[in-house]
Amino acid sequence: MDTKVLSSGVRYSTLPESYVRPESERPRLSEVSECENVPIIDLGCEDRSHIVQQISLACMHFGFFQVINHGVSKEAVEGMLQAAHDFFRLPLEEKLKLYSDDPSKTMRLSTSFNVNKEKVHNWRDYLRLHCYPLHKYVPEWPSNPPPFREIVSNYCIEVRELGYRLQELISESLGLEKDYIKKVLGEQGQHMAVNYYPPCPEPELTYGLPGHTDPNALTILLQDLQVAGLQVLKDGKWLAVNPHPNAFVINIGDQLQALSNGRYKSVWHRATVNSDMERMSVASFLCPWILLTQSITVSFGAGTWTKNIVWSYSKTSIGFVARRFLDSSDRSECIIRDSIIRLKTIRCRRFMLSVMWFLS
Ligand SMILES: O=C(O)CCC(=O)C(=O)O
Repeated sequence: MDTKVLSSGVRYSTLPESYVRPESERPRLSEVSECENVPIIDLGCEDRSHIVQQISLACMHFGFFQVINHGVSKEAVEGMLQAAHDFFRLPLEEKLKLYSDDPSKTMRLSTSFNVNKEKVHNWRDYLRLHCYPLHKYVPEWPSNPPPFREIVSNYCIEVRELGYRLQELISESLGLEKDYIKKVLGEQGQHMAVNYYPPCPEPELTYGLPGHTDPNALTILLQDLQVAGLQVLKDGKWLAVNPHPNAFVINIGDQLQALSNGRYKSVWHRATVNSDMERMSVASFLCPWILLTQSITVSFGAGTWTKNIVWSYSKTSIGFVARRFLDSSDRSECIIRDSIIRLKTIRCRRFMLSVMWFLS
């Protein structure tokens, strides 16, 4: 590969070796069927209890759903997609000014997932933005294409509103007060990944993004309408979630899984690529504010093991949630395999102390 990013205009006839997954990890695209019963929830419905019930079922059985009549304006959505396309169509030299492979950078154009740490790369470029508070982060965003900052800021404001509205509905669906989640998660951070997946010469051998759950609270995903690529894991099978006009895909993230005491599922999902067409997606992540990074030392018999973890506090059902973010200070970007190690249960009806330890 001659360039740092895939969006260089070069069209590859074979997949570079560093992107080839071992046989056992490949996507087996021929075995993937369409997810036919994707929950599509109409937020414009006047019967609120019906919406709440649908959300409850979707979160329990799927960990994701789509929303229509969501209140984010057509103008904001179309503007965002256009700005994303225009950004990735900039000349390579212009884009490379923003390139970084340092995951701690709050704004960067990068590629794959974490190029310096991963063994096999992913067929994706992405623009990573922090979006809240806007006045703090917008000045570091791309100034080219010229309308980018204004269009993306407007989109972020509308999407944040939608996120809060959904959290209210999710609170109610858990039998909690409407503003419960919002209160517990504090003033939430907001991040964005603008994903660009170029046509891939051998899509059977690699991923745009391999299977992962989102470590944040809630993800609001805008999919390219023309090109499919999102797949979710349901009952052990990967299913394709084809784009639905005017819809957002909403993913439950790890924090809501923890907050609901496992009642709602943080959905495993992945992005596959295709040989004919480029694909874009825009993922907006709402992230709990109250997280505390710590280093802890665990003793195993004669040995000790020191790890960095992040504690987050949730009063609903789980006292503390600890997680280790893998090789990254950017918690929305961690591809993880998770296992929950319950360390201690406090003798109190609704509170317990759990440690979620995510192993690479
Ligand atoms: O491109 C997609 O459909 C999925 C994107 C995604 O999962 C992510 O950005 O974390």
